[in-house]
Parts: sequence; C-alpha cells; structure tokens
Amino acid sequence: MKSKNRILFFLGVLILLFSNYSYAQIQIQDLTCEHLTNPLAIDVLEPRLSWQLAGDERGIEQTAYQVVVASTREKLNHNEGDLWNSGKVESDQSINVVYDGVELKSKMDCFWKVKVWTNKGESTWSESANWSIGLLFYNEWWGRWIGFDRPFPWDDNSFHSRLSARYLRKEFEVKKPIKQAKVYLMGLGLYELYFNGQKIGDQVLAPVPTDYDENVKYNVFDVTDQLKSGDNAVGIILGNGRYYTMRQHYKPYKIKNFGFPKLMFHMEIEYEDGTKAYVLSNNSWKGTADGPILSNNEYDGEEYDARKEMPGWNKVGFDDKDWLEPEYVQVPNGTFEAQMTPNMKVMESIKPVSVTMIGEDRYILDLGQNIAGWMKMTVQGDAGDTVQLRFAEVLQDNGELFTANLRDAKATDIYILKGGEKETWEPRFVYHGFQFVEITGYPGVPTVDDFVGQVVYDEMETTGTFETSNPIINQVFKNSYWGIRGNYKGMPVDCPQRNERQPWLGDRSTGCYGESFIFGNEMLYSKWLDDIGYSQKENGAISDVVPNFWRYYSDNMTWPGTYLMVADMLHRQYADVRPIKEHYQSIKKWMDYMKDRYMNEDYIVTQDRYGDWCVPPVTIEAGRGKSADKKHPRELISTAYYYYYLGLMEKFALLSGKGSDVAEFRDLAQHIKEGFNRKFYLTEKAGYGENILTDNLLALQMGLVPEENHEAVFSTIVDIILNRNNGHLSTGLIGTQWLMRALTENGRADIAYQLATNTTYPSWGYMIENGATAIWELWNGNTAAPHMNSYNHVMMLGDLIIWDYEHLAGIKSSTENSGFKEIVMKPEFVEGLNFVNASYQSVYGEISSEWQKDRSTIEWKLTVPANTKAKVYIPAKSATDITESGVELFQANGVNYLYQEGARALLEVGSGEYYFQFKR
Ligand code: RAM
Repeated sequence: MKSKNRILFFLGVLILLFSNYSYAQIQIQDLTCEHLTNPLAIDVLEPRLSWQLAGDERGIEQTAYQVVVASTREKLNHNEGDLWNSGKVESDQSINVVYDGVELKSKMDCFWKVKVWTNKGESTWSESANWSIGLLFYNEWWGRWIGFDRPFPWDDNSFHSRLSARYLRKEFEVKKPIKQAKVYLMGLGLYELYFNGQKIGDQVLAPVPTDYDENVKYNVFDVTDQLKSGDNAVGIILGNGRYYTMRQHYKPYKIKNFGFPKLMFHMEIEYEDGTKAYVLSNNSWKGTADGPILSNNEYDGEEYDARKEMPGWNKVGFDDKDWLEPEYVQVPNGTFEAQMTPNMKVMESIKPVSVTMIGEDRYILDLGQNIAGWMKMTVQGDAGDTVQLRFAEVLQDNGELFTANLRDAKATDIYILKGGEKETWEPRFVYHGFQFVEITGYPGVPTVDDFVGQVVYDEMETTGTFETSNPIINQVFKNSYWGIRGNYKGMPVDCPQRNERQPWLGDRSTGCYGESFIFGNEMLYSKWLDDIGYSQKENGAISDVVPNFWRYYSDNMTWPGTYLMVADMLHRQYADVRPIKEHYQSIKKWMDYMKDRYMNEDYIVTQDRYGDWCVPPVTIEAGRGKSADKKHPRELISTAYYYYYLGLMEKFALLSGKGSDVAEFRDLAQHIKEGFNRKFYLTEKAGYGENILTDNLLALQMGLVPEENHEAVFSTIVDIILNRNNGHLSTGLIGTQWLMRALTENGRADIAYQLATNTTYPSWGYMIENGATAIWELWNGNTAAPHMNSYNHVMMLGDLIIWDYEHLAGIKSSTENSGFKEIVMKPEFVEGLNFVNASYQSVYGEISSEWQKDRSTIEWKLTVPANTKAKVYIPAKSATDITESGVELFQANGVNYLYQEGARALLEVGSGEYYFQFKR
C-alpha cells in the first residue's frame, strides 16, 4: 500500500471506529428460539426468544430491545418485519420474550434479529437467526405409515426379542432447480436416514423415546444440499428402540410393547419457480428385513453380518427387485409432535487404556472409564470371521467380566466380517453401560488402536466446570459428570447397563437441579415434564416410571412428586415459567388425588412405597451379599413431602395467575404442619419419627419444625452425624437430597465438608477409593448382592452438586429473580479447602467464581454476566476490610456496599469481572 493510501486507510478505520463507538460496546450473541439454536421445527405458536448481551464495561443493563421477525432473509436484511416488529420496547427482558406477531402457521420459516439499548450504549443489530414451524395438523402428513407389522422367519419374538433391522428405500426425480427441500420424519423405534448414500445429520438413536401411545416425536431435516437434479434415492433403516420393546411377553401388565418398527415420511421440495413436489411414504417404496443388522436389542446388543451388506441400497440404481412392497401398518396412537429437545449424538470418543489377553482368543479391553455408549472397532480378516464383544462395568477378581449385575441383559455385540480390506464397524441401535469389553474371535491380536469408546448422550452444552484444592471432591464431581451424561438417553434413565434403564422419577427429583449446573438440560427436562403429564391417568395418578415403559402406578408420594420438582427446577435455573403454567392443572389434580385417597383426618398422608430408598447398611459387612431392594415405606416421608409440595403449589399458583388457589394450599399446609408435629415430634429427643437422620432433615428443610425447636432439632442432626454415625451420613435416596444444604444453611458447612471428603464407608469418597469412575447405586456397591447393584446410577448424589455450586463456589440464583437474573454469591470458605474454581454458563452468560486462600488473605475473582446483578457476601467485619482490584471498596467501580449481614458484608455488583481481597 502506498503511504498516502495507508494514511487514508487508517483515517477511514478511525472514523469507522469512532462513529461506531457507542455500538461497539455491546454485543448480542446466542440467539435462541424456545431455547434452541435455529430450530427446524417447533410446534409452539408463541415461541420465546432469548439473547445474551456482552460487553467489556461493568454494570451493563438492558433498557430496551427491538425484535424484528421476517418471512424471508431478504426482508430481514431490509429490517422489514413482516411477521413482527416489536418496535422499541422499554424492558430489561432478554430471555423468553414471547413472539407477538402475525399468527404462525405450519411450515413457516421465520428469520429474526434483535438490537438492544443499555445504560452503556446500544448495540448494532444482531446476526440473524431463524426458526421454522413443523406440521401442526395430522392431515398435513400426506404419507402413510409403512413397515412390516409382522416378524420374519429369522426373527424371534419370544422373551429376548430379536428382530432384524428394516430397510426402506425409494427413488425419485428432481426436475427443476430447488429452492428448499425439507423432510419430516417419524421413524419408530429408531431410524437412520440417508439421501444418495449419505447419512443425514449426526444424531444417533433418534428420535427421543416417548410413550408412543401418547405422543410420537418427529424430526425435520433440511436436505436442500443433499439433493441433485435428476434421480435421487432416500433410504431409511429402522431399529427397535423401545417401540418393539426389549422383552416380549414379560409381565405383560407391566411392560409396554408398541409394535413393529415403522415410519412416516413426508418431504416437500420447493422449486425455484415456486412449484412444489412431494415424496411421501407409501407402497411405492421397497423394503427388506434381510439386511446386515440381524438383531438389535437395547439390552442384549446388536448383531451385524457384513456379508449381508447391500452396497448402494440407499443410492440411485440399486436393484431392489427382490425387495418387498411395504405394508400399510397400524398407526401409532400418540399425537405427532415436533421434537424440541436435541437427539443423542456421539459426544466424545475415548481411546482404551489397555487390551489384555486372558485366555485363548479372549481379551479384556479396559476403557479406563465407565461410560454409556458403544465401541467402534476396526478389524481385518476373512469373510465369516466372527468377533464378539461383551460388555461389563467391572471385573471379577479373576480378571473375567462381572456380568451378574446386568441381570438378563446380554450386552453383547456380534460382528461377522465380510473379509478382505480393513472393516470399521459400530452398532446403530443399541448402547451399553460399561468400562470393560471381552473380545473373542478377533482375527489377529486386538490392540488399543483398533477400538474407540463412543460416549453417547443427548446433545447439550456442558455448562459447568468445577475444581477445588480437594482431590476427593474433584473426583466425585468428575464421576458425577460421567454418571449424569451416561444416563441422559432422550430421558433421564436410572442406569445404562442392566435389563432396566428406566426413567424412574425419584432418582431425579433433586438431581435434575444439581445436574443443571453441569449440563444445559433444560430441553431434556421440559420434554420429560411433558412425558410425566402424559403418564397421568384420568383419576390423577402418575407413574413412578415415565415414559411408563414399565407401568408402576404405586401412588407413591416421592417418585411422582418429581413432577413438581422438575417444574420448579426449570423455573429456578432457567426462569422458565411456561412449564409451570402448562402443567398447573395436572399437578393440582395429582395433589388432589393423593390428598383425597391418602390423607387421614389427622392430616397424615399414609401412602409411601419406597421409603428412604437404599439407605446404607450399618456396616459394609452388614450389607455383604444382601439385596438392597427392601422397602421401608414411611408416613413421615409422604406427609413431609406433601407439605413441601404445597409450598411449591403456592408458588406455582401465583406464577400461573391462580392466586385464588393460594389460600387453600396455605390452609392445608398449616393443618399438616400441626398434624405432623403432633404425630412425629419426640419432645424428649428433639427429633422426629424414628429420630433418624432423614426424618429430622426432612422436617427441618421442609419448614415443618416450629421456630422454637429449630436449634434443638438441628443439634440432633449434628449429633446423629458426628456421634451416632461417627462423622458419616446414613441417608438413602430421600434424605441425601436435603443433607448438604441443611448442614450448611444452619451454620455447619464444616460437617458438610467432612461428608463430602470422607473416604470411609458410607461416603461418595468410599466409592472412589474402591475404583468407581461414576456414581454407584448403593453406598455399599462393592459388597451388595448383584441383582440391584449398578455402578452408574446418579440417585445417591442427593444435593451434593447443588452444594458444590451454591455453597462452595457461591453461584446460586436468587429465588425472586430466578434464572440467575440476580445471583447470590455466598461461598463457604471452609477450613481445609484452599481454593475453588468454578464456572457456569447461565442463560444470561458465564458466571464464574474463583477463590483462593493464603495464610492471611482470601482473593476472590468473580464474573457476572451482562444484564444481571449479583449479591456478593464477603466475610468481613466492615467494608474497609475489603479491596477490589487493589482499591478501597468505596472507590471501586460498580460495587455497591449494602450493609452488614451477620459476619458478612453484603455488596451488590452489576455485570463484569471483580477481584476482591479480604482478610481471613
Ligand atoms: C430400581 C432403580 C431405580 C429406583 C427404583 C425404585 O429399580 O434402581 O433407580 O428408582 O428401583
């Protein structure tokens, strides 16, 4: 560049910079519609739009926004909001802004952008984003349901169901230049979709499972780029999933089977000239059940015969004359709904640690981590060579797989080679929970380079990082991370390995809340909430397992009550109030049902089923070889929970505009509180019920203890832990949900810390000491009887993850301004812990908290996202004991000292990064 030009260039840049000065300050990012990024199909007509603000200055607050929604990209580029132009709206709302434009219709594409005004300047227009509406009405599906509603001679529909995969194909012609082509697909139980030989999308095990009698989820793909002019081919493989369920004729009253695999396909091609063409599922397709996938069963594994591959079956020109005409099959009962939670994906691939020979032609592969997913294998050999992979979570002492805890799940994949070149294979329609694999029949010597562990779960963001100076806390956190992701399977399941894998409600009642710090699980749990609603019977009863593939309507209190807990979590963590509004009536119906059936005249709720499920046996020896499924139902538990739920109902009523219901809930709650104290309070012991830890924790944390007994009951809790239990917990699935917060909120974070770092039985650390790489189902997982002893179950996490974030890191949402619009940052700088580094991606953006101690001072660095505020609690006698970024507190930019609260100074800060220092 000539020097004159260079000067002109820099001048230009300068002018640009200055003219945009106020704009450049604020950026808008992460636009979502219904919490999804550019969804291809939603079936919500008042979708909610969200965005995040970012900028370098402290204290950024949105003061107004403008949203423009257009029917084409061109219109949007010209700011022509033909669907909606909100105009400038004075508001600080940046999440869940409800679309309020032209009525949305099936198949509509909507393009949108937003700009904001803040107290620190305004933004430019955001990048554009989009959403599309799915097929809203049944009669817009023009295809027919096709498949084969029968077994083939090689199928076996006895107990261990074996069904080969079904392959369907169709060729069609593209006659003119295409503007857009979209596929709407329901493939049950599971599908893989191909166009011209290419797999569409990176989803696996799609769609997400539902109770197909109630609803079937459809997936939508934009295949504009996959089509070519002239002849094209579409191919679909169908697996069983939970539709043709894993066990046939087994406790038929309990296990739901839906039928044989089937699909409905609807493709619309819009040509550039405005005309349309359709490709629809009907009997002009061809199908076969005689392909390479001989069998696929989630419990038992997949069998694949590569010799039976049909090269080119999903491409143009394949000779399908031997294929069959598909049948018009039984239509699923459920309504058709757009799937608004992401599918599963291979989220991580890991290399095995070792492959060891343990016998002639037998090897054990160790992945080094208990995962849920499968192995991908590379192999070379002769046609007909058969490799068998058996999966297990742990080994026996003799080095063989331990499979007793899988019960009758065969957990075995079989691959038969086609021979010749190297072959790479992974199963399509199954997954396993495992760390170890027994390999037999592998031609040559298998090595770690021939295998990859594929970690499979719902596509979602990892939102949390967490690390402390204590290795046990860190390892338990890491194990939790693995356990949680392993058990997300389009629904939260209890375990991924044995012949169960069911979405039991009780396991997630508080768990969903802790999990939400680590994973962006909002859509998964919103979907689950709908599933729970669907499980409700006419009379109000709700299943313990939802979707209710296993039908357990036990009228238990604590499992179905998860309905309320999930709705509450979505509100607390994501400020999502719509689920509460949508489910309010059904929740209330369940509450009434339980009250009418099970509340006696003394206001005691009498029905409970599982009690404090899986409490630790008194000693590790006492639990040796013992089965853990003893139920000890307790009226104290059901009554306490009913009381707690009434508190939630009060909140839900207010949020749903049902304020007139509040008095009824309050009144009943008051009676229950009195009845509960009359029946369960043991005056001389200052405790409740059997005076065990769980009983007292529930009474205290659920607000059932009268003010005057508070201290005494808490002392009993402390006494039980420190003296009776010698510094250990004694809680099962129920009590552990309240344990860590009860201790901390009542001033004994030190005891919570002791429980979190214990390595002796029973404790989370004990699992680690005994080789756990996920979380065990049982505190005594190393000695219990195998038939109910999973090594990857998250229910015993209780409120530990919540404690990690809210109390160690000090990252908590206020209840009034939920979804982290207002953040409560009140870490416990517990003795023994020297640092905590944590971050959390909230709906507003990243929140972080990093503190560390040296001999005399504590340094605490924290980040607050734009358009939020934080209440910051610092243990200091006065503001003068605190500095921020090296200056006195009163001079610090954007920090507002409010007042002293006990031993802490309470500050308020706006968005930005802060760096506090204060004396220990
Ligand atoms: C078991 C599972 C599950 C639990 C139920 C009650 O089968 O372990 O986690 O919720 O029982």
